[in-house]
Amino acid sequence: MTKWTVEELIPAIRSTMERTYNKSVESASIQEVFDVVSTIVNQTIEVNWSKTNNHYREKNPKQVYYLSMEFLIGRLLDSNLLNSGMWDVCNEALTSLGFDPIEVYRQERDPGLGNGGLGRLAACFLDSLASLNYPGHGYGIRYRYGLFEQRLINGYQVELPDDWLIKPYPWEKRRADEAIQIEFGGKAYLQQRADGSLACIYEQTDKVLAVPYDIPIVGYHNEVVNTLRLWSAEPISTKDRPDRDAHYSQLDNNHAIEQISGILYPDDSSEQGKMLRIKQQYFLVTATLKQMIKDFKATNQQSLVDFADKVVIQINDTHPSLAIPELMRILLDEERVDWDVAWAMTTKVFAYTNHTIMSEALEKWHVNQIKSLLPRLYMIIEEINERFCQTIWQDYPHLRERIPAMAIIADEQVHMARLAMVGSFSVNGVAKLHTEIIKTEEMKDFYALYPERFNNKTNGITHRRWLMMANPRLAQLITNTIGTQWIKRPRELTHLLRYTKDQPLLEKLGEIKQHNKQKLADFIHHSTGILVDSQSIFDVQIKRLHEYKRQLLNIMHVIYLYNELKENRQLEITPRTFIFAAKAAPSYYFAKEVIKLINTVAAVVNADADIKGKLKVVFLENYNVTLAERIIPAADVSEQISTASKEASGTGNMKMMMNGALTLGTLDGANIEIEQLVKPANIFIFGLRAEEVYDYYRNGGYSAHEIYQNDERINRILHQLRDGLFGQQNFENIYYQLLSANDPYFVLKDFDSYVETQQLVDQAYQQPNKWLSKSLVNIAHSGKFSSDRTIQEYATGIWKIEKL
Ligand code: 26V
Repeated sequence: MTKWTVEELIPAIRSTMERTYNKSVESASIQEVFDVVSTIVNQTIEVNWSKTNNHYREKNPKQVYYLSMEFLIGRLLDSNLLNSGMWDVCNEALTSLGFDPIEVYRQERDPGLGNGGLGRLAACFLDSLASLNYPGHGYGIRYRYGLFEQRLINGYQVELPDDWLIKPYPWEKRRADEAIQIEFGGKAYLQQRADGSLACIYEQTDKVLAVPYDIPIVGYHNEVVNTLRLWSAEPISTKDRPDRDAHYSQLDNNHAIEQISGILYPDDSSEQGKMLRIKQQYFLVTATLKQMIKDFKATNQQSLVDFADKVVIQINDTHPSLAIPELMRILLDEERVDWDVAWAMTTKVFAYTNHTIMSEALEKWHVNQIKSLLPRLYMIIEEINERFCQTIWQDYPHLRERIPAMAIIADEQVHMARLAMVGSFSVNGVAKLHTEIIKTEEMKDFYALYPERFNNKTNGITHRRWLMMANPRLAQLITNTIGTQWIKRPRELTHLLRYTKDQPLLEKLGEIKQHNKQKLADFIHHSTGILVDSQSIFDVQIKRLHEYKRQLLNIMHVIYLYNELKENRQLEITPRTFIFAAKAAPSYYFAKEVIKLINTVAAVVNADADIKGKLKVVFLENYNVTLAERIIPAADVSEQISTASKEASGTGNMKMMMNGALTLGTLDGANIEIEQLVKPANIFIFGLRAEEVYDYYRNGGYSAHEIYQNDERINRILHQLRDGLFGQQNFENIYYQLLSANDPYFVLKDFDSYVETQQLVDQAYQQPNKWLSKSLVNIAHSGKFSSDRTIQEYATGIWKIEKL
């Protein structure tokens, strides 16, 4: 890669500006500067991109294909600058040209091509694959509209379309030459060929063009550039339609085709059963597989014999699991491979990651939906199911009675998680507890059948984006203290443990946190008008809004504190700013009520002079990767308070820990692994354990009503919700959910323990040195949660791929 110096980059920016906009840099807008800088970065990356691709073609190594309906990649200019080694140079060049580099990078739109944890994980994985020199690529959909933009109007969430392509996106490259024709619908039937074999005949299918847009994934300082390929749906051709009517019906049809990659579904939990969603899923998998097979044959003498040795496909949740029957279809019908051979190949290629135990999120499709949209695929799924059930019946008699609970097709539904488990050689959970729950509870029948398939891969996050880029001051302090080794080997952050009593270092750590908090306070003021005390505890809960994540517990604690402060004006508490950011699924009524509740509490508390600024509540709108990058470096307390057993892993917990926040959490997901590393002295744990939650599920015995009657604090808060909070809006629905529905997420049950633990947080913060030392311990142990570690584990444990 060209190594730029400031002296070279400045004239390059000037001349590119002249060529593109016919302007001097001095008279250019900041947007034009952004365009020019990204053009230069693109050209720089380009060289290594084709080098990497040539290398793959020539060396023909085993490659991993990461299939995901979502990739939440965030802005790319600064991360490409960082990874390609141009960051410092570019910052300096822009500054000397009179621009604030940060402002330039902020011109980029943040593509919202994902809902939350699952999509962001996919993006971190791509960054780690490239940075660790692994041959691995992402395949997804180029949604015309990403996740909705959230506005708050009068405290309510309002959704606006995310028109992210309104300006050209600088990092994508349309590859019309590599477009793939795909087919939906129609009829399929089998017919005997002259040699007696069966051919599948398709009639009247809808044909669609899948056009790839490639985005470069730049490895850190290693000259590797992998590819994220996003497919866009386009009509095949409209030219050969002279008659008017046909022309109009064609326009209609074209519109329907473009809808396939039109919009990202905004639910990250409940399965919806929408036809368009299956279309999207099939669109992704068929285009990807067809292209893979075409490329594979081109580099392997037109033969697929080695396919399963050279290709591994990771499916990100069940969303791309139609790839399993689709690969079977291609092998059977197009490659004329026998069933047994095809099945042996298929089950050697696929590996499945489960990301959730919420049963509502387990995908199921009605058989008629699959039949009508994908008739041939349905025949294949039926055959897979038949053979699977046969095997259990014959070879595992003790599991016979479990067949109805294991069958891929049951109750007129196709169960995608079952299809994924049967068709994959590996099934993994995303944190230790989550994997255990999958094995012993949620998927225990399959674990009995295929114990060797199950494995754990605890999630991770890229420390390049979430520490080096988001918090450059902290990264610099770390480097000044322990050298640069940690950048390539983040586990070496543990060298910081030698400094937990080093006064000057702790002081610098405190200054950096204070600086970041001040910047966030300015942003909050600017964007909401709320003035917050940057010396107060920044207590942060940022994630999708969901009952199981219990933002409700957090805000109930705020109401409790408010009540206490009103009752006793002399009460001393450490000043706190409670910061929330969260999108609710547009149809998730309860979640939207919680947003309104948080904003109602904020309005009352922030305006109350009696509180004397001891409490502030801030809800920042439109949570996305960019906003996360602003908030996380400023967090003191990281709220990870899901009902134990419900949060598969969490990754925000890792990001905040890496930036020196202390976790306040339940023993759920990866919090458990954080606690094991930092030890109880450096984390605040409260609430029910997963076993206790399961125990209540099995044996009953939980009464929310009893708690409501016996705990005065709760009684009072619930009445405030029911009757109108401080004379305002009432929240009867929340009241009824907690009482009539018996509080399914144990908010009331965990309230006491939460309040008590929050008091410990309050006290701990009053000893700044001890706090900073705990903060440093968290940073020191966060290296384990680099996605480099996770990818290393996938590479050796599942994928069996080698570094370039
Ligand atoms: C489900 C659906 C259902 C229908 C429409 C669209 C849609 C989109 C996504 C999902 C499933 C999302 C599951 C998910 O994000 N799980 C999270 O995965 C994180 C990464 O493994 C993990 O850290 C979180 O704990 C887990 O909740």
